Amino acid sequence: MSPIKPKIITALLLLVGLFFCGYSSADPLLNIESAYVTALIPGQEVSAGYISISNSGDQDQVLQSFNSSAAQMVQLHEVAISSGIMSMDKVDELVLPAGGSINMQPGGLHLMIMGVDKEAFAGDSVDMQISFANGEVIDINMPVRKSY
Ligand SMILES: [Cu+2]
Repeated sequence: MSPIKPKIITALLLLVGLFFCGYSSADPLLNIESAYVTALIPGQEVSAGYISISNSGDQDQVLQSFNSSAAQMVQLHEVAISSGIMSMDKVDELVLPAGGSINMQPGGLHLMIMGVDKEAFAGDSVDMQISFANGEVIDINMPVRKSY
């Protein structure tokens, strides 16, 4: 890998990747509409990830856990503000309602990715496994996006 990587090529690869894989899942009723993780801020070992997922089935699905080979631990967090102080609460289970969707975003629901593999996060994407309460597991690739 060349240390000088033109940004436009990275952008093109990302686009191609998005078009091709479309985050295929084994379950046609669950659709990953977008997903990315933020690149590491130098010196940090924690990153955040965001997934938008919809459920076109007629049954609620419960998201239970997240795993990545590029991190020691992934937790689902919700940002809460009380008395002007921002905090993050761990969410153990999240219902993805039938016919509904979940949209993670900065300042709201997000994946907290801890004990990050810096080399993996310096690349183009990291893997993520989403486990549901019904035993279903979806594997996706989350592009690494620079936020600074
Ligand atoms: Cu968090």
